Order: sequence, then structure tokens, then C-alpha cells
Amino acid sequence: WGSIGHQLTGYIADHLANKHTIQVSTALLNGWNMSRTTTWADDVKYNKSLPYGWSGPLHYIDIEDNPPHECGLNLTRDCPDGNCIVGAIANYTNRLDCSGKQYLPVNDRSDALKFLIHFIGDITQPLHACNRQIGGNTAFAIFDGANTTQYGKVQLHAIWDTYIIEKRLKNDFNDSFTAYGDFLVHQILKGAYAHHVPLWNSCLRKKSNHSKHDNHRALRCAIMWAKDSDKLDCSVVWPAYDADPKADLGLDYYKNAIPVVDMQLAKAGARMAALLDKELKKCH
Ligand code: DCM
Ligand code: DCM
Ligand code: DCM
Ligand code: ZN
Ligand code: ZN
Repeated sequence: WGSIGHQLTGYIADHLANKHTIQVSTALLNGWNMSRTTTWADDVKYNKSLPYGWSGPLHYIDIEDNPPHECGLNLTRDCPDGNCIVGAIANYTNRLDCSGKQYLPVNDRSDALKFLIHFIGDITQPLHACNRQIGGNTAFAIFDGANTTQYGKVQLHAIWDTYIIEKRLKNDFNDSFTAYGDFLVHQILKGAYAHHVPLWNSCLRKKSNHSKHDNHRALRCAIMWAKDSDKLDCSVVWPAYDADPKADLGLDYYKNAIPVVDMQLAKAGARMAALLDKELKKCH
């Protein structure tokens, strides 16, 4: 997601996480809330000479299926060395741990939390779980007549990261970030998503076979979350694009994408809160 999408997922988590979680995370984040911190991982990935310049590939998983015809994740094929968003969620959850023997220095745990809250967001962006055309980065389209690249078109990836969300914010929430955020929180607590939430978070509740190691639970959940996003590449993201790549995606395509984008942002926020409520429980 772009910066607004990430900040929305953090805003949701800031409103759903329990008090203890907020206390511990705020301390780890030097007084910042999650919403404000979610974009850090994008800021540190660009400069290859900075300490985290290597972290770009952790923002996605290149699932080598064949959307829109065939979708499905194979971890051995798609993330062989763990150097992808699924491996990153497992790894940074593990590094956050303060229940077992391992208790990393506070700076490492702070960075782990900053990475984790970003990746729990990115994994719900369908094109961050997609190998086709480099996650839609080489698929170009018109969006509201946008004419912002040398090709006169914008990347389908950017449409999903940013354009849909910015249009939704402007059209339906009068450009109020908090109105959009509050709307999603409300949908989760009392609205249309209320009875989906237990399903979205189900793998966090279930005891894993290796319950001593939260890492395994986080890994299992991240795999499910990547599969969940990948399915949308076959059902929504690509079929309507392939049907008419020359269409203006700011019209019907946008309208069909809204409920999907809303729900994916809500999933990220709800999972972020639920995972951290568990992981930070024993921290102080
Ligand atoms: N972004 C950021 N900081 C930067 C550059 C970009 O937060 N220095 C955000 C805005 C983009 C988003 O990252 O929309 C793209 O992220 P990704 O490339 O992971 O989708
Ligand atoms: N991206 C992706 N899958 C890839 C490559 C990149 O999802 N195989 C994402 C990461 C960024 C965006 O696409 O959000 C743009 O990537 P970059 O900044 O590396 O061009
Ligand atoms: N809103 C929306 N879709 C809904 C409900 C509300 O887009 N199903 C938008 C329209 C309002 C904003 O949310 O500008 C605030 O809604 P509420 O009246 O629920 O506070
Ligand atoms: Zn992206
Ligand atoms: Zn990212």
C-alpha cells in the first residue's frame, strides 16, 4: 500500500489493540502510534547504502501462479529462502518475542515492530502477493484519465497501492483520513465486517503444533494471509483488467475494487491488533 493505506491499517490497529499493547508499542516506537509509524519500512528501503537498503524484497511475495487462470501459493517455489513478506512476518514476530529465552536489545525489537506493522499491511495488497508483471508494475492503465507517466498511463500496482484509496478518501470521506479510518473501525466493531473478523484472525487463536514457538504460528498465519490476497488476483484484480486494459480504471473497475480495498485494509488493521495483543502480552 501507499502511505495513506498503511496509515489507515495502523489507525485501525491503534483503535482495536488493548491498552497494554498500546503502552508497550508506544514505548517501543518512541512515543509514536502505529498509524504514524507504518510507513517507516518504505522510507528505509530506498537507499541501498542505508542499513535497511536490502529490505525491498520483504515487502511482497512473488507467487508464481498464473492469474487470472490459476491462483495458489507454494512456499517452496515462491519463497524458497524465506526472503519474502511471509518469511519477514515470521522472522520479525520472532524477533519481537519477550516470553522465551530470546530477548533482543530494544533497538532490534523496535525495528522488528516497525517492519512487522508495515508487512502485515502490505500482505493484504493483492498485487504484493503476485508475480505476474512484477506485481502489476509493468501493467499500465488509465485511471481518471491520468497522464502522469511517459506512457500516458499509470501502473496497475500503483492504482491498487494508492489511486483507489485516494479517490475513495476524496469522494466518500471528504478527504478526512480520520473519517475513513473511523468508518473502517466501525465496520469491524459493529458493521458489515463484525462477523468476518473471527475468521480473519482465526489462525492467531488456534494453538499451533509447535505452540512453544510463536514464530510457527506467525508463519502459518502469514501463509494464509498471502493465499487470501493471491485469490483476489484471480477473482478481481486481473480479470477486469484483462477484459479491457484500455478502459479507464477510475470508473467501473474502481467501483468494484472499493469493497475489496476497504476489506483488505480492515483485515490488516484487525490482524495487526490481534497479533500484537498476543505477542506483546508478556512484554513490559
Ligand atoms: N513511500 C514512502 N516513502 C518514500 C517513498 C515512497 O513512504 N520515501 C510510499 C509511497 C508509495 C509507497 O511507498 O506509494 C510505495 O511503496 P511500495 O513501493 O512498497 O508499494
Ligand atoms: N513490488 C511487488 N512485487 C514485485 C516487485 C515490487 O509487489 N515483484 C512492489 C513493491 C513496491 C512496488 O511494487 O510497492 C514498486 O516496486 P519498486 O519500488 O521496487 O519499483
Ligand atoms: N460511508 C460510506 N459507505 C457507507 C457508510 C458511510 O462510504 N456504507 C461514508 C460516507 C460518509 C462517511 O462514510 O462521508 C461517514 O459515514 P458515517 O455517516 O457512518 O459517519
Ligand atoms: Zn506496493
Ligand atoms: Zn511496503
